[in-house]
Amino acid sequence: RSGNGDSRGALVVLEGLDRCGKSTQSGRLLTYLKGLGHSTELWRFPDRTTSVGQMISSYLSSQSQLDDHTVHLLFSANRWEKRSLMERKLKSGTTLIVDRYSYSGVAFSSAKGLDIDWCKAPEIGLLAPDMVVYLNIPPEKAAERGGYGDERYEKLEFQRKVSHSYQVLHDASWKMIDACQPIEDIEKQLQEMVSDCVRICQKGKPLSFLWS
Ligand code: 2DT
Ligand code: MG
Repeated sequence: RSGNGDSRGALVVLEGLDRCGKSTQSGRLLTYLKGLGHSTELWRFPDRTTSVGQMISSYLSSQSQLDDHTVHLLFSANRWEKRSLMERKLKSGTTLIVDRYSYSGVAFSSAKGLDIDWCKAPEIGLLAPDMVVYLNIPPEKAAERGGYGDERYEKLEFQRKVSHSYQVLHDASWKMIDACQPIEDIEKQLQEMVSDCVRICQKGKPLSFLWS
Protein backbone atom coordinates (compact mmCIF):
# COMPACT_ATOMS: atom_id res chain seq x y z
CA ARG A 1 0.00 0.00 0.00
CA SER A 2 2.87 2.41 -0.34
CA GLY A 3 4.53 4.27 -3.12
CA ASN A 4 1.67 3.93 -5.61
CA GLY A 5 0.80 6.89 -7.77
CA ASP A 6 -0.40 9.95 -5.88
CA SER A 7 -0.95 8.03 -2.69
CA ARG A 8 1.08 9.55 0.11
CA GLY A 9 1.57 8.97 3.79
CA ALA A 10 0.00 11.09 6.51
CA LEU A 11 1.88 13.39 8.86
CA VAL A 12 0.34 12.83 12.28
CA VAL A 13 1.61 14.85 15.24
CA LEU A 14 1.03 14.09 18.90
CA GLU A 15 1.35 16.96 21.33
CA GLY A 16 0.89 17.48 25.05
CA LEU A 17 2.57 18.04 28.38
CA ASP A 18 5.30 15.77 29.71
CA ARG A 19 3.80 12.52 31.09
CA CYS A 20 0.54 12.91 29.14
CA GLY A 21 1.06 9.54 27.43
CA LYS A 22 2.37 10.63 24.01
CA SER A 23 5.13 8.04 23.83
CA THR A 24 2.89 5.17 24.94
CA GLN A 25 0.17 6.14 22.48
CA SER A 26 2.48 6.80 19.55
CA GLY A 27 4.03 3.36 20.02
CA ARG A 28 0.62 1.70 20.07
CA LEU A 29 -0.51 3.68 17.05
CA LEU A 30 2.58 2.54 15.15
CA THR A 31 1.75 -1.11 15.88
CA TYR A 32 -1.86 -0.54 14.80
CA LEU A 33 -1.05 1.12 11.48
CA LYS A 34 1.64 -1.41 10.63
CA GLY A 35 -0.86 -4.16 11.45
CA LEU A 36 -3.20 -2.69 8.82
CA GLY A 37 -0.40 -2.97 6.30
CA HIS A 38 0.47 0.74 6.14
CA SER A 39 4.09 1.70 5.82
CA THR A 40 4.57 3.71 9.03
CA GLU A 41 7.42 5.19 11.05
CA LEU A 42 7.54 6.74 14.51
CA TRP A 43 9.60 9.93 14.79
CA ARG A 44 10.18 12.23 17.72
CA PHE A 45 11.45 15.73 18.25
CA PRO A 46 13.88 16.66 19.52
CA ASP A 47 15.76 14.05 17.48
CA ARG A 48 18.72 13.69 19.81
CA THR A 49 20.78 11.59 17.39
CA THR A 50 22.01 14.49 15.23
CA SER A 51 24.73 16.92 16.27
CA VAL A 52 22.14 19.68 16.77
CA GLY A 53 20.07 17.16 18.75
CA GLN A 54 23.06 16.44 20.99
CA MET A 55 23.37 20.15 21.80
CA ILE A 56 19.68 20.19 22.71
CA SER A 57 20.01 17.05 24.81
CA SER A 58 22.92 18.44 26.77
CA TYR A 59 20.93 21.64 27.38
CA LEU A 60 17.88 19.68 28.58
CA SER A 61 19.98 17.66 31.02
CA SER A 62 21.57 20.92 32.28
CA GLN A 63 25.04 19.89 31.13
CA SER A 64 25.14 23.11 29.15
CA GLN A 65 23.53 26.54 29.40
CA LEU A 66 22.10 28.33 26.39
CA ASP A 67 20.23 31.57 25.83
CA ASP A 68 16.47 30.93 25.45
CA HIS A 69 16.39 32.28 21.88
CA THR A 70 19.40 30.21 20.90
CA VAL A 71 17.95 26.94 22.10
CA HIS A 72 14.63 27.79 20.45
CA LEU A 73 16.42 28.11 17.12
CA LEU A 74 18.28 24.83 17.72
CA PHE A 75 14.97 23.00 18.23
CA SER A 76 13.76 24.54 14.98
CA ALA A 77 17.00 23.67 13.16
CA ASN A 78 16.55 20.10 14.39
CA ARG A 79 13.25 19.98 12.48
CA TRP A 80 14.73 21.67 9.41
CA GLU A 81 17.52 19.11 9.20
CA LYS A 82 14.87 16.36 8.97
CA ARG A 83 12.54 18.22 6.60
CA SER A 84 13.68 16.82 3.27
CA LEU A 85 13.71 13.24 4.58
CA MET A 86 10.24 13.84 5.99
CA GLU A 87 8.95 15.00 2.61
CA ARG A 88 10.53 12.04 0.80
CA LYS A 89 9.03 9.55 3.25
CA LEU A 90 5.55 11.05 2.98
CA LYS A 91 5.69 11.22 -0.82
CA SER A 92 6.82 7.61 -1.04
CA GLY A 93 3.72 6.57 0.92
CA THR A 94 5.04 6.26 4.45
CA THR A 95 2.89 7.63 7.27
CA LEU A 96 4.84 9.43 9.99
CA ILE A 97 3.69 9.52 13.58
CA VAL A 98 5.60 12.36 15.18
CA ASP A 99 5.94 12.67 18.95
CA ARG A 100 6.21 16.51 19.39
CA TYR A 101 6.72 19.03 16.59
CA SER A 102 6.67 22.81 16.04
CA TYR A 103 3.86 23.25 18.56
CA SER A 104 6.11 22.02 21.36
CA GLY A 105 8.69 24.46 20.07
CA VAL A 106 6.33 27.41 20.36
CA ALA A 107 4.55 26.27 23.55
CA PHE A 108 7.71 25.63 25.58
CA SER A 109 9.62 28.73 24.43
CA SER A 110 6.67 31.09 24.79
CA ALA A 111 6.09 29.63 28.29
CA LYS A 112 9.52 31.09 29.10
CA GLY A 113 8.26 34.50 28.03
CA LEU A 114 9.46 34.66 24.42
CA ASP A 115 7.13 36.40 21.97
CA ILE A 116 4.81 33.88 20.30
CA ASP A 117 5.18 35.33 16.77
CA TRP A 118 8.95 35.36 17.13
CA CYS A 119 8.74 31.71 18.18
CA LYS A 120 6.59 30.75 15.19
CA ALA A 121 8.73 32.47 12.55
CA PRO A 122 11.53 29.88 12.13
CA GLU A 123 8.92 27.14 11.67
CA ILE A 124 7.49 28.78 8.51
CA GLY A 125 7.92 26.44 5.55
CA LEU A 126 8.18 23.19 7.49
CA LEU A 127 5.63 20.56 6.48
CA ALA A 128 2.25 21.08 8.12
CA PRO A 129 0.78 18.06 9.90
CA ASP A 130 -2.32 16.46 8.40
CA MET A 131 -3.54 16.00 11.93
CA VAL A 132 -2.52 17.30 15.35
CA VAL A 133 -3.73 15.29 18.31
CA TYR A 134 -3.50 16.94 21.70
CA LEU A 135 -3.47 14.61 24.68
CA ASN A 136 -5.12 16.85 27.21
CA ILE A 137 -4.21 16.45 30.87
CA PRO A 138 -4.20 18.90 33.78
CA PRO A 139 -0.56 19.60 34.79
CA GLU A 140 -1.31 18.43 38.34
CA LYS A 141 -2.57 15.06 37.09
CA ALA A 142 0.47 14.61 34.83
CA ALA A 143 2.76 15.37 37.77
CA GLU A 144 1.12 12.57 39.79
CA ARG A 145 2.05 9.99 37.15
CA GLY A 146 5.13 8.33 38.56
CA GLY A 147 6.93 11.65 38.74
CA TYR A 148 8.94 13.54 36.18
CA GLY A 149 12.50 12.82 35.20
CA ASP A 150 15.02 15.50 36.05
CA GLU A 151 15.24 17.32 32.75
CA ARG A 152 15.04 21.08 32.66
CA TYR A 153 11.33 21.54 31.87
CA GLU A 154 9.98 18.71 34.02
CA LYS A 155 8.62 20.85 36.87
CA LEU A 156 4.95 21.36 37.71
CA GLU A 157 5.27 25.13 37.86
CA PHE A 158 6.70 25.32 34.34
CA GLN A 159 4.31 22.69 32.94
CA ARG A 160 1.41 24.93 34.07
CA LYS A 161 2.82 27.69 31.88
CA VAL A 162 3.28 25.30 28.96
CA SER A 163 -0.32 24.14 29.36
CA HIS A 164 -1.43 27.76 29.09
CA SER A 165 0.73 28.30 25.99
CA TYR A 166 -0.83 25.27 24.29
CA GLN A 167 -4.26 26.74 25.03
CA VAL A 168 -3.26 29.96 23.29
CA LEU A 169 -1.67 28.11 20.37
CA HIS A 170 -4.22 25.44 19.49
CA ASP A 171 -6.90 25.93 16.85
CA ALA A 172 -10.19 24.28 15.90
CA SER A 173 -8.47 21.73 13.66
CA TRP A 174 -6.70 20.03 16.60
CA LYS A 175 -8.17 16.76 17.82
CA MET A 176 -8.45 16.81 21.59
CA ILE A 177 -8.32 13.61 23.60
CA ASP A 178 -8.90 13.47 27.34
CA ALA A 179 -5.61 11.93 28.44
CA CYS A 180 -6.97 11.01 31.88
CA GLN A 181 -8.97 8.14 30.34
CA PRO A 182 -7.75 4.53 30.45
CA ILE A 183 -4.92 3.82 28.00
CA GLU A 184 -7.06 1.48 25.86
CA ASP A 185 -9.84 4.06 25.47
CA ILE A 186 -7.39 6.69 24.28
CA GLU A 187 -5.83 4.14 21.94
CA LYS A 188 -9.23 3.39 20.32
CA GLN A 189 -10.10 7.05 19.82
CA LEU A 190 -6.73 7.73 18.31
CA GLN A 191 -7.08 4.79 15.92
CA GLU A 192 -10.38 6.11 14.58
CA MET A 193 -9.08 9.63 14.07
CA VAL A 194 -5.90 8.52 12.36
CA SER A 195 -7.58 5.97 10.07
CA ASP A 196 -9.68 8.73 8.53
CA CYS A 197 -6.65 10.95 8.14
CA VAL A 198 -4.56 8.22 6.47
CA ARG A 199 -7.39 7.50 4.02
CA ILE A 200 -7.70 11.15 2.98
CA CYS A 201 -3.95 11.43 2.42
CA GLN A 202 -3.92 8.23 0.35
CA LYS A 203 -6.55 9.80 -1.88
CA GLY A 204 -4.10 12.56 -2.75
CA LYS A 205 -4.62 15.39 -0.28
CA PRO A 206 -1.77 17.83 -1.08
CA LEU A 207 1.00 18.49 1.41
CA SER A 208 0.82 21.88 3.07
CA PHE A 209 3.21 24.09 4.99
CA LEU A 210 3.38 25.88 8.33
CA TRP A 211 1.69 27.90 9.44
CA SER A 212 -1.57 26.70 7.96
P1 2DT B 1 10.88 14.97 25.22
O1 2DT B 1 10.63 14.86 26.71
O2 2DT B 1 9.65 14.67 24.41
O3 2DT B 1 12.11 14.25 24.77
O4 2DT B 1 11.15 16.52 24.94
N1 2DT B 1 10.77 20.88 23.47
C1 2DT B 1 10.55 20.01 22.47
C2 2DT B 1 10.99 22.23 23.22
O5 2DT B 1 11.20 23.02 24.14
N2 2DT B 1 10.98 22.67 21.93
C3 2DT B 1 10.75 21.81 20.87
O6 2DT B 1 10.77 22.25 19.71
C4 2DT B 1 10.53 20.43 21.16
C5 2DT B 1 10.29 19.48 20.04
C6 2DT B 1 9.65 19.60 25.32
C7 2DT B 1 12.14 17.19 25.65
C8 2DT B 1 11.67 18.57 26.01
O7 2DT B 1 11.91 19.48 24.94
C9 2DT B 1 10.82 20.39 24.84
C10 2DT B 1 10.20 18.68 26.36
MG1 MG C 1 10.35 14.80 28.65
